[in-house]
Amino acid sequence: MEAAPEDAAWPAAARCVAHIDLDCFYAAVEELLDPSLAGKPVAVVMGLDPEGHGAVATASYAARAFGVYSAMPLHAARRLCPQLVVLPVRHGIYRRYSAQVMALLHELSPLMQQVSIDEAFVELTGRAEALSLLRTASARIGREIGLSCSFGVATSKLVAKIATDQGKPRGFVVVRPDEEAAYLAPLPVEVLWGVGPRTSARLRELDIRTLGALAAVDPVSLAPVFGSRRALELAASARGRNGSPLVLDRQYKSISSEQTLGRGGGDPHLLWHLLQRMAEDVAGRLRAEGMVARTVGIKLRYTDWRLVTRDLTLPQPVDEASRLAAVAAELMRRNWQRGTPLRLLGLRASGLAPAPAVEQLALLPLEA
Ligand code: TTP
Ligand code: CA
Repeated sequence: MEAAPEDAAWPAAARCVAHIDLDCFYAAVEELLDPSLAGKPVAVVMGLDPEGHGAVATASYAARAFGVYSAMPLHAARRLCPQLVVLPVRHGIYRRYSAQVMALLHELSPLMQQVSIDEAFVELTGRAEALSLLRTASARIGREIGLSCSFGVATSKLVAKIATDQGKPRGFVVVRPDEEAAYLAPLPVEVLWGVGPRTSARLRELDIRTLGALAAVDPVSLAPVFGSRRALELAASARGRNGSPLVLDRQYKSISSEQTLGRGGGDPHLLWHLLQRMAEDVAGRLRAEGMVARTVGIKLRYTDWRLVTRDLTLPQPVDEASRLAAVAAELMRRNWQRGTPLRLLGLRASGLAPAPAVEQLALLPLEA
């Protein structure tokens, strides 16, 4: 794929968050499985019964052109579009396609948050080539899986998701650092998370309809209406400032290596040797994922099944085997009853974060 001009390097100092959402997901899968549906008005319907009752789960763009939308009762949808092709939902099939997309996104970064069956955030902070990686992922979702998707990229989850929605379908909308306020200014306040009908009605009473207008008011004047905390949050969000972190799936929160031990599980030389091997394994996987770890832990299971886990959080994150092994060895010295045989030894890196860009790493002191 050709590099677009907007694929310029993402600045190392700025956060980089991508949001991905599949277009017309259920209907798109049905079209993929039955190409004769392409271009026809299709509704995928929940709770479809023989009498034709049910509610629209999603509608293809051709059906949306008739005003058919999610959550609409089927009889209302048919009134708007008599030639509507109606299909029952097939969750198992959609889940399989969703899993393929999520696995492909997870290749970009283990810092991924799946939000729903067809929606995810990926954090690419510190990756200068983030935009070209994302463009390639978007092309692969089309080519290898057969689905169309929309991407939004920004310095926060909030703005990335808004960008995705603005670009639908097949969008790839990039809001560069420091452009958030200008990008958001013309948009209606309802695009913000948590601004539902009540908040938007109150804002309208204050003659605030756009994010530009919201950003322009002094949050102090909003405090009597919304409370000071919410007022500050609204004012910051209107400028695109939102620090919400990704909520990672449990499986991505740590990287560990374990070894069960036979005889010799009480030999300090053997255990030290194993810790080094496990540290190399964990360090290799951290680097492959482009991650550093803030916390290093050990897991000791004695032959009577007693379990001891201890960890240490470091002032500077690490990804080198020697540092991981040194911290694990120190934890062993403090917590292992020397000479007492172990059944299992484990080393775990957690508190994961994206590795800083190379220039930043060079500035870190060698000794933490
Ligand atoms: P959405 O992402 O909200 O919608 P969509 O993918 O169909 O369309 P868009 O291009 O606008 O993103 O929801 C994802 C899937 O979740 C959707 O295909 C069907 C299902 N769904 C329901 O079952 N019920 C609902 O009310 C909604 C909104 C979605
Ligand atoms: Ca979608």
